[in-house]
Amino acid sequence: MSRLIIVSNRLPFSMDREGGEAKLRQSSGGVVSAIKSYFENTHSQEEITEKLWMGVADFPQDDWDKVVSEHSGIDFSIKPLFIDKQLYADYYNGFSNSVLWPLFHYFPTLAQYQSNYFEAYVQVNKLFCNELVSLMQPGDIIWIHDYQLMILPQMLRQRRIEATIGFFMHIPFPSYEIFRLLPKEWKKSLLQGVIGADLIGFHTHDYVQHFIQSAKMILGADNYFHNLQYQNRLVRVDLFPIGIDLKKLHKAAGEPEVLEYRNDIKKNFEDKKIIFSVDRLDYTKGLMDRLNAFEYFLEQNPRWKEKLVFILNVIPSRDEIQAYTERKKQMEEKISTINGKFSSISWQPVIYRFTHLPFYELCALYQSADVALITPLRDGMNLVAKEFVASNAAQRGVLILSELAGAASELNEALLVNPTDINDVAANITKALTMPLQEQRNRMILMQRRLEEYDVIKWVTDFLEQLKETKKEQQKLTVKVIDDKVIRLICHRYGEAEKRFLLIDYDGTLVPITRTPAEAVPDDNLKEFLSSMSSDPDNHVAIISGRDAGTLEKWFGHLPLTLVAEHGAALKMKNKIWQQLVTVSDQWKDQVRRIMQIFVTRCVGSFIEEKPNTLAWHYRNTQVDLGFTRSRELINNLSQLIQNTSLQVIDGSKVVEVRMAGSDKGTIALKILNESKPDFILCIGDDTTDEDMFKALNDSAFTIKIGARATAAKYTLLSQQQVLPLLNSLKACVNKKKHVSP
Ligand code: GDG
Repeated sequence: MSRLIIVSNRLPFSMDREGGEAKLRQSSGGVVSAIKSYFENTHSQEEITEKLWMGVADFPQDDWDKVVSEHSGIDFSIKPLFIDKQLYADYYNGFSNSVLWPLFHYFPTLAQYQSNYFEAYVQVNKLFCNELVSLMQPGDIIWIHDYQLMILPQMLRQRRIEATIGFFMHIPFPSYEIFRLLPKEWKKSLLQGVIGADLIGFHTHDYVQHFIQSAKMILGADNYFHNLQYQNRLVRVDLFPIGIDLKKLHKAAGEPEVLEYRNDIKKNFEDKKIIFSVDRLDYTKGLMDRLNAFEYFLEQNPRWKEKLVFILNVIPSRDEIQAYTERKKQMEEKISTINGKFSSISWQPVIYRFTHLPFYELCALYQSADVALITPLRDGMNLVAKEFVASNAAQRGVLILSELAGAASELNEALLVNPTDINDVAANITKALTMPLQEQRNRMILMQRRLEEYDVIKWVTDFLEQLKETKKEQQKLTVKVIDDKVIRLICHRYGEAEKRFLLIDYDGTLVPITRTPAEAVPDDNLKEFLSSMSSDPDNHVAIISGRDAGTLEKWFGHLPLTLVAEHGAALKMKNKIWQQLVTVSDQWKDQVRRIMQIFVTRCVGSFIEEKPNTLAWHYRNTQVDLGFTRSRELINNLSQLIQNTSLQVIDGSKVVEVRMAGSDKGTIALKILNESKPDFILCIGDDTTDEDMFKALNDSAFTIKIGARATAAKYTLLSQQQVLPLLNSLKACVNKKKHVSP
């Protein structure tokens, strides 16, 4: 049983003044309509006992106090935030819509990197945070929406460490090359901010990948499929393509107002085809390109004159921002040009309206249109495209959709176009206008089926379900620092066991990380320990390392140990000889070495280590920031280079390695265990590569990770210095047992 708190910049209501009296009016927009639909359709949801919506009020507090009783009929509460006008302008028109919006929609030249904008953005996110903290209760689910509130999840996390926080981004997340244009501190704050959430949702796979890539390059976060690990936390990043409210659209189809308006449209244009589009006035919507393409189409196809109309509905938006007002003028000039050029006394090609349509008109237009022409230059999703498809109960009509809208990844049966290519758009207008009815039907049916499978209710429930799952997953992976009780348990089980197996990593585990790998030589103390541990006939000790076989042989060849070199490429079982497990081929090394060499030159202090099956670029001796930044770039370059090969890139601890795939510490650990049947297994390591062992062995072993990071291991030791004392304490348990036994 929990409360669901929706947090978005905009509240689902704004205030209208009618004859001096304040009245609530539902505000429009994709986010609001999606969540409202969910709220209205899930009265019987058992787990969510109460719903609350927090957002900025676009009305004065006095008006709110007067009408507050009015929304008592609604089954969710509203928490309006009242924010100083100037501060809000800098946060909303400034940072949100003059920095993030243009940049994330690939209009970098329109971004205005003003520091007062960013300061206001941080401040408003903080105001949200303070309000939330004051009303949060244990068990609440907080769902934060969109680019205006990217820093909020982290702010909240700092104050309520256990909170359940979801974040959904409704606009595209751009590629790393675009995101990195932001000033250094801003991009770090934004990423860290979002990563404060437990689950981060995007509309498409591309946006997920872009986000993960930026988190890796800029913050050094690790990822494992859709899991991001950053500073001791595990966060899930996934795609949840927003759906539409099918019920509402289907219901509207039969409403008398809709039917009447639809009949009027039919009567007006009975002998004409209707091309329709509806967008907010926004440079991302591609209105100018669309008009250019339509003009070109008319030039190329004079036979369509008087036989069609283009109903272009534009909704006023963000008119305080110059980039918007300028475009309105240009667009209206273009419409005049087209109408002036092609109209006859009884016909004009573009019917333009600059207004917000009542819902029934919008539905009637969706149903009447022969072609929906939706060609944004970028769009997170685009619900209009989906609504047009879903509204066509008769399964006729053709959708022409920009391939740069998120919706294109689901609506493949639309005619997908490049919105800047007027030839392409014009050719597809012709194709749409002449498409046989059966083909229209076939395409519509497939798209409608997909929309039915994942409507807005499914979208919300899926996100909330995944959020719950992520919390469970985090609990499993929560760092468990070893305490005395666990040590006693391990000792006890070790002491009782008859056949023990110890799998131990070398660098960072048995010895500290040193300036160069060559310095990490085992000292007498370690050698003596390994000698005595491995000479116990009940013990099988394996050192599983990334080191090459030659070095391991030189240091430990004389001891009865199992040795694994280069993460599993070569193996020497106890008292046997070395065997090569990965087919050795050196052909790839020249190309990889060449790239690594460039990074050695660009990053003073870094160096390449060459092993028979591995090339490693070490950056432990470089200036910290620079080494880290270069390592992200190197991983990026190498990952592209090795695509479609059997190589893999490993992001280790201050080292980037390339090696043949097919060998990892998990696989090799299982292989060597398979040949023995131990009743006690201890596995200990510090590196990313050791995670493979932990995952492979977890059920049957005591797995221990060195360092306080999220891990698949059962336990954590905070420092490498604690490793030998722990292992030595095991020896003592055996001695005790043997001593006590008769
Ligand atoms: C973001 C992302 C993403 C539009 N005009 C009228 C009207 N609408 C309704 C539509 C639709 C919604 O508003 C607009 O949907 P969009 O998809 O364009 O969404 P945005 O609000 O711009 O914003 C976008 C979306 O979030 C959801 O995640 O798809 O990419 O930018 O529902 O029907 N409704 C009425 N009259 C209109 O004139 N009544």
